Amino acid sequence: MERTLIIVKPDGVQRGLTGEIISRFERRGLKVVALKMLQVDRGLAEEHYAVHKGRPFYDGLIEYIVSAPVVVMALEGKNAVKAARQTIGATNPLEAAPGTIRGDYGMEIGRNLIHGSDSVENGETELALWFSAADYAPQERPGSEWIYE
Ligand code: DAT
Ligand code: MG
Repeated sequence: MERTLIIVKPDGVQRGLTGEIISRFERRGLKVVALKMLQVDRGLAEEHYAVHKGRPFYDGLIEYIVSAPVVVMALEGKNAVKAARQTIGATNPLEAAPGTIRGDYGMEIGRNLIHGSDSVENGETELALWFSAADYAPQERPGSEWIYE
């Protein structure tokens, strides 16, 4: 089983879309194994987005993510990284397919509602940044034989 980091960004939380967003992953078959709400401090924001430092949108990205609380979660499933990215949709909501989270709820790249890890390796690094081992609730979701072969 693979894990991925998902962040409902400040716009998603303030617009009351947290439950809707979590529901989409749950209904698909991805399992929430860690979950919390927090106000992100600048240090954590800068670490999370370190790969984008120096890009023209970097300062705005940091301001956005620290502007109001976020809801952050670890999702678990087979190919969780790829499945979650597909459910999230393209980075720019105007290019995201209808039926994806960004395609259904977003209008602009700078307010694209949600973050999802883009590779298994980055997922592991990001999860280690946002969660500690004690944050995970070990539990077997009944019925996973109806989601996976
Ligand atoms: P994603 O969030 O789809 O993984 P990314 O990692 O390339 O996209 O970029 C991180 C965030 O930075 C993205 O969700 C929104 C913002 N961003 C990326 N490219 C941008 C651009 N060209 N203009 C404004 N914001 C951008
Ligand atoms: Mg990314």
